[in-house]
Amino acid sequence: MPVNNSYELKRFVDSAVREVRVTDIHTHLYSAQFDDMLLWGIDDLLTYHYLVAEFFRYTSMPYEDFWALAKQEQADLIWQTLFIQASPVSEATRGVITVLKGLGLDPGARDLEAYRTYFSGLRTEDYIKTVFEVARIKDVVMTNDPFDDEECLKWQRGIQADMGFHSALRLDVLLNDWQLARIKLGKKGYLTSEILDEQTIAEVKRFLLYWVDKMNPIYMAVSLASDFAYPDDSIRTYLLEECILPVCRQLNMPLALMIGTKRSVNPDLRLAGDSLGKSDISALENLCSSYPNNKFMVTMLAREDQHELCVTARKFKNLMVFGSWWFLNNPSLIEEITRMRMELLGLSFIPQHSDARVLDQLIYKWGHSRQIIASVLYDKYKDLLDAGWRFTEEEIIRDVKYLFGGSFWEFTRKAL
Ligand code: FIX
Ligand code: ZN
Repeated sequence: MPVNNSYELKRFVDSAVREVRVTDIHTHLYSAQFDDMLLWGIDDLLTYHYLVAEFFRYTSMPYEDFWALAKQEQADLIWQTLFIQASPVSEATRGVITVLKGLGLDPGARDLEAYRTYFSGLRTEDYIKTVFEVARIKDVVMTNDPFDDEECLKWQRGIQADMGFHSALRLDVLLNDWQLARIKLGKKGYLTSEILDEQTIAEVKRFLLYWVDKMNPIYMAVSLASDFAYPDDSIRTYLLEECILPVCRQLNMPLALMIGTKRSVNPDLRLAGDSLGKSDISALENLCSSYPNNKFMVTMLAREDQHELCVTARKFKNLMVFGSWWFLNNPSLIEEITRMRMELLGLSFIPQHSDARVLDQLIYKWGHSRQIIASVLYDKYKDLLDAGWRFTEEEIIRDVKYLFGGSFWEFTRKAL
C-alpha cells in the first residue's frame, strides 16, 4: 500500500514498530531451565540495581543495613522511598509503572501487596510466555558465563535448546582477570602458565571450544573498561590475538565488545556501584583493521563516544554498532543516539538491546524504546516524503523488521 501523506505515514510507522517481534540481542535473562537464575516479579523489579543506586540518593541508611535485609524488605523500602515519598519520574522507576500497566495491573492503586499477590500465582513458564507476548519479543540472547560455577553446573546437567532463548559466551573473567581465570581453568583441568605459551594457547582454545559446543552461542562477548587499549603489552591483547579471534574466525562468530565501564567505583553499592568513562576509539579501529575477517559487535557506554563509534562503523564493514547501553538507556539519549546512527549508517545498525536483568523489564525497556525509534523513523520517512520520494507500507515493515532483529541475524550469519 503506498504512503500518500504524513497521517498515513505516522499510522504505518507506529503500527509496524508496535507489531514487530523483536530479537533482543543482549540480556541477563535465562530460560526457565535455569530455575531461580531467572529473576521476575515485583520484588526483583524493585530491587534492580538501577533502583538501588537511586534509593541511596534519598536515604541515610548505612549500606550494610540495607544489604542485611531480605529482598522483600529491600523492595518495601525502595517502593516507599522512590514511589511514595517522591514521584517515580526517573527512567528506571517509570519502567516499573509501565510494567504494571502492561500486565493489566493498576499502577494508580499503589498497592504493592496486590502486585505481590498477582505474581505469587504465576508459573515461570507461563509468565515467560505472557511477557514475551506483551513486550512482543521473538527471542532473547542470554549472557552465559563459563566462569560462573552455579551456571556451569546447570549446563553440565543439560540445558535443552529453547527457541526463545539463545546463548552468548561471556568472557569477562578470561579477558579482564587472568589470575582468577587461571585458577578457575586449573580447577576444570586446563593447564595454563602465567604467560601465553603454546600449551596455554591450546588449553584456552580447548576451553572455548568446549563451551561453544555446550552452549551453542550466537556470539562471544566481553565488557571492557574505559581504558581499554589495543594492541598493548597486556595478556588481554595476546589472548585476543592467539585464542579468541582465531576461534571466532574459525566459527564465523562475532565478538561483542561492550566498552567504557569503570567497575566498582563505589563497592558498597555492589552491582549498582559500577560507573563509566570515555574511551579511546583507536583500540577499536586497530582491531577492525587488523582483523578484517573477524566480526565485531560494539556498544560504548559514554555518550561522548557515540559519534566516533558511528564514524568508525562507516569505515569498517566488520563492525556492527548496537544498543543504547545502561546509562544511555534513557529516552533523551536513545533518541539522540538513534537519530545520529540513522543519519550516519542508514539502517545498518542494531538500535537497541534491553539489558534486562528481570524478565518483566522487557515490557518497559522495549515499550519505551519502540516509541522513540518509531518517532525517529517517522521523521526520516517524512523528510523523504517531503522531498518527493515514494514508498509503501510494505517497505516500512521491511525496514522495521531489519532494525528489530534482521540486521543482527544477517551480521551473525554473514561471511566476510
Ligand atoms: O556488563 C554488562 O553486561 C552490563 O550490562 C551489566 O553488567 C550492568 O550491570 C547492567 O545491568 C547494565 O544494564
Ligand atoms: Zn549487560
